[in-house]
Amino acid sequence: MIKSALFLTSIADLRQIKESYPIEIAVAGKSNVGKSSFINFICNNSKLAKTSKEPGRTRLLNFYKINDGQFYLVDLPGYGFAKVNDKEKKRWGTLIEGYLKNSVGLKHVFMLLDIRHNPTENDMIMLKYLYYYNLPFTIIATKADKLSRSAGLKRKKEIADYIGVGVDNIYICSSYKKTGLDEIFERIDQIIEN
Ligand SMILES: Nc1nc2c(ncn2[C@@H]2O[C@H](COP(=O)(O)OP(=O)(O)OP(=O)(O)O)[C@@H](O)[C@H]2O)c(=O)[nH]1
Ligand SMILES: [Mg+2]
Repeated sequence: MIKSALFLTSIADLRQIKESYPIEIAVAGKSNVGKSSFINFICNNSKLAKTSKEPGRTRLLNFYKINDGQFYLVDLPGYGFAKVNDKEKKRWGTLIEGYLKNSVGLKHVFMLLDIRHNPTENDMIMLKYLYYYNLPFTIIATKADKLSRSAGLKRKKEIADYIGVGVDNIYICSSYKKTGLDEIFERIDQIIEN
């Protein structure tokens, strides 16, 4: 259960990270998949993280303090956004990978996928990082409101097979319709109790 959520800080460069929080859960995924909307949804605050129809809205690492420090959510910049130049892409890559590699407090990654689509090449690279750095992750198949319930369940199985994980590692939600929240809170409880 999330009772309080507070924006803490944004960072553009890993050297700005002065402390690591005891439990960080990062939200990763391609640009425009709905990471910031997901954070707003689970924190029940539509104004917490800036969302946008235009991909590439979140260009920094944004830290949120949850339940007075019970854990911290980290909104990562989206990857795979075509309209940025190579220098900027490189900066984002360094920022995301550097964070995944170095953050002492990072306990889990919520990897967001659009329920309608299989993981992109960049998603698969991200998953490789997660395995490489031994980071536990959960797949969140979002935008479930775009499909019927049965089509959504079918997609869940297909995504699980595509990635090679069990269906139990995939959670379905819609930040629009606000569905799937109980299961996500259960997952968060498991993560922070571990
Ligand atoms: N239908 C539907 N649209 C959603 C959902 N979640 C997010 N969106 C829409 O998807 C678009 C992108 O949402 P954001 O939350 O800004 O996406 P993001 O992943 O944070 O994007 P970047 O910061 O650019 O990486 C917006 O137009 C949202 O309104 C959802 O559950 N259902
Ligand atoms: Mg965002």
